[in-house]
Amino acid sequence: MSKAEFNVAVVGATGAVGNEMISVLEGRGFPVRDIRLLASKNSIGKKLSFRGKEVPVFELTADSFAGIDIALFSAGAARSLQFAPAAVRAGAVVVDNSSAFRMDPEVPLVVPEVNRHDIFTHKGIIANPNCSTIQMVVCLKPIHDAVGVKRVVVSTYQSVSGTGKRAIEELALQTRALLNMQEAVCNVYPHRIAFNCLPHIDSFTDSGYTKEEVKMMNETKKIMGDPAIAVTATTVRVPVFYSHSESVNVETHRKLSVERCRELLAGAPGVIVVDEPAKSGYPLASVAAGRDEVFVGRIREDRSIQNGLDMWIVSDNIRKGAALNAVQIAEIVAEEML
Ligand code: L14
Repeated sequence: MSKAEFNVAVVGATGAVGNEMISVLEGRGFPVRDIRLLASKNSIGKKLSFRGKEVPVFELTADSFAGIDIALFSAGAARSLQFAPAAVRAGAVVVDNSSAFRMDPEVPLVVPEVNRHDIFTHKGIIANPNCSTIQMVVCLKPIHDAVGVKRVVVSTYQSVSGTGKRAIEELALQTRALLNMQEAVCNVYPHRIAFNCLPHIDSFTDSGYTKEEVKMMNETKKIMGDPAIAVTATTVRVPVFYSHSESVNVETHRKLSVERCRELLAGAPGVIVVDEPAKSGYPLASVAAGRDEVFVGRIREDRSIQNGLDMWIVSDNIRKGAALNAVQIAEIVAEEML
């Protein structure tokens, strides 16, 4: 039977990414027949709006997926591990935004602009990469195709929205408290995030890297399909609400001029080059917030090595870094189902 419309479940519908998934589905005109909004017990009774209608939120259980064609998960790795298999058993294709399955060799890890075709190897689950990885590989891909990427050194400046709604509130409350000569209360992060930078995202591993850093290092190789690319990362939380910024140093196998690099990136899907330093033109978190594209600028030659470039990459972590990328994958899955 060919279907023109799909029953879509959003798992973690009340979260920052879940909310955005609903609005991206609506905004892009995804062919939704019915939308099923799922979340934890605490959210039962809430209603969220989709195409101008109020839709109730139901409790996520193993029985939530009867009749669902596509399930978008963004409720954390534990929920994905527990419930994604049930969704697959019920016949749904899962697009999972958590870290649960990303490095599973059976599960494709996809950024459509980079490795769209990996989607078609799925066995029910497709993983959505980490937000910081997504925006970086969208820019690395055209460079890799042209001259081969040998090594990447990245430092991130990540917004609090990646952690979720409680972290957004924490930055706002701490900022207000401090400006009113009151004490900042820390619940979400181990230290004050207002007027501060924390070199700590996700938990620490024995290697000294954080899990967020390890994700960037491993996921980049998998998405680019090249385990030989060397990557080292330092991931830092900064007091910004939306959009991650990244300083990215790229060493290439063959020489790539700054001019040619700009051309390649300007022609890359989903990328906007903003690189007019004389006019103070460079990518900004404040401009990228709410946008779909990945912004890149400050493109310059790394004078410390033979073949190296430095650049500054910014994108909305909740959109391209999460909800939009997941819906783009769902669009390709839906086309395949027709
Ligand atoms: O998707 O910003 O693996 O705290 C987990 C940590 C997303 C960002 C993931 C954060 C990340 C999140």
